[in-house]
Amino acid sequence: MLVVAGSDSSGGAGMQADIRTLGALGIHCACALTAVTAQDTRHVAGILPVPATLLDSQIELAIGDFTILATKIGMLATEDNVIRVAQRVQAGDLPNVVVDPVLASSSGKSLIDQDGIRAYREQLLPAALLVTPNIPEAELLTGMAIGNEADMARAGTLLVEMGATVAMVKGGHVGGSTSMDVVACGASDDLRIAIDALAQDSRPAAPDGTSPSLDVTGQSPEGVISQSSTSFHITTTAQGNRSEIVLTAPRVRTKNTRGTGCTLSSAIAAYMARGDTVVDAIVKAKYFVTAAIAGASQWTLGKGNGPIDQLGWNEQS
Ligand code: PXL
Repeated sequence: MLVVAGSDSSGGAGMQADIRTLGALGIHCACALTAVTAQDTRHVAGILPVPATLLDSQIELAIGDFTILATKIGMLATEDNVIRVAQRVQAGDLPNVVVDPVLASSSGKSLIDQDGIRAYREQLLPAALLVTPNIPEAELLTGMAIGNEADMARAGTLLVEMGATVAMVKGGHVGGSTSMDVVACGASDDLRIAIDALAQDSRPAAPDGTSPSLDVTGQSPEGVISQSSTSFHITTTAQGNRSEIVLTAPRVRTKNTRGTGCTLSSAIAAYMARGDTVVDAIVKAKYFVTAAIAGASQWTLGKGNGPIDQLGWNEQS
């Protein structure tokens, strides 16, 4: 797999989290680095973007050498880098593209300039298979305020209208006892088939033509680190030419959440590299990241938001 992302010197987020995630899932990580950052678990002290020509050269060598099965795109740092990577995606050089639009650090510092956000909107999103913004990022990309689940679904639909095939709006920033994400999908037959399979939907369509919504309390999918105390709800709905999946997992009370978004998007791409559909990969990755957060919840690494446990160390100890 190819990961295009920035370095987090604290080791919790960015490329460092991506490499651990792919390692845990048995996938080799070719690394195209977009920026060197100086950070600890509380602050961003400095960012040195990699020039777009050197970034592109890393991508060129990776695709020339390996058979890339999926691509995760994280922090890009500059408008030039967004444009260069978008050109690679548009040219068909990068398969199964998951874009985690890293616009700000968890400490709130901007990780991209204003023109970079426009380039995401106009060039990168339309070429992405999946985009995975958190709520602040979805607000910046769509221009709408998001206050509840219906807004998350509306923002997801807008992102799909902007050209992403699938949009996952992550609700991790909303408080409450659960962590809820809304996945909006377009109308392609492949997606519809995958969603139907997910819901194991053998029930007849409702009289108004909509599919019945189904709550599935999840069993951990095979191959995923599992926590016996966690339970998941997956609700799928299909209406007209749009479908929606709502994923709900128990919220783990911990300040160790650094790299959660990086881990989720990498895990989704990794499951696709292993052959899953984007819909199945999203569900499995949600289990993976929830288990990684639970596994590190008692860790005391760093004075701020510490890393999560992509490697399942707690389970093995
Ligand atoms: O979590 C987003 C993120 C992505 N990439 C890098 C980061 C961060 C957050 O701090 O530092 C390099």
